[in-house]
Amino acid sequence: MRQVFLAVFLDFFSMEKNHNMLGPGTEYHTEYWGRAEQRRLLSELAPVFQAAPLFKPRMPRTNQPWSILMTNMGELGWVSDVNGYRYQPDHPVSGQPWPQIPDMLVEAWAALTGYPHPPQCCLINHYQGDKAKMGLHQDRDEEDFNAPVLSFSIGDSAVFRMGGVQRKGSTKSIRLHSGDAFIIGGASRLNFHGIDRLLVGSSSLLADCLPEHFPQGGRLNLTLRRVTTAG
Ligand code: MD6
Ligand code: FE
Repeated sequence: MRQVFLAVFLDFFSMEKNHNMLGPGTEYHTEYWGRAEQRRLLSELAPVFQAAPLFKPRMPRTNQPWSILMTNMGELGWVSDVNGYRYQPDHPVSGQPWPQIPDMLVEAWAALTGYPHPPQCCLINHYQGDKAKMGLHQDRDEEDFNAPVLSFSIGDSAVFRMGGVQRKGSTKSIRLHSGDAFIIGGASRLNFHGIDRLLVGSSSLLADCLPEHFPQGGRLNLTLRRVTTAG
């Protein structure tokens, strides 16, 4: 009986810290990066936005523009256009290779995931304004579903929604704030998830740190992935 109380207590406590609240295989780390580290990360991203400018992705088949902008770092970048979703080694507009993933992100991947191989892709999404969102989707363009996907949020807070492996079915939502880390792996690796909306103006970090790129602020989400089966 005592173990049951202890288990319930510990479970309650971990929910309080929001660690696992969206199910097994998900991990939520509130303010993994402190303010100073968020600023340092943005200073490392400034040259990335010069070398690999944000571009407007388009939907497969319909060619409809997304409501957000994207770019990538790493040996492979994720792109979406009329021909489909895929990973490719070069920027779709400039044809240049993607910039390297900064060490602080590669180190955070190792520390947070424990995965024995480094990330190959860091997708950067920029959301701005009350129309910016990302529909429910699965991250399934990778060969290696054993590796988790790790995301960091910087700037405005956002409403993140997550369901199960079927598109239909119940979902839960949480708010992702500046500095938060979120991991989808294990039993949740193929769960549907998306961003309903931003809490516009909840952070001035992007406008403060990178005014030339983000005069209106907004939110960056960085997702680190393995793409190929490790070897
Ligand atoms: C976002 N995130 O936070 C969208 N995918 O803007 C994702 O699509 C995502 O947060 C895989 C793993 C973690 C994520
Ligand atoms: Fe995703």
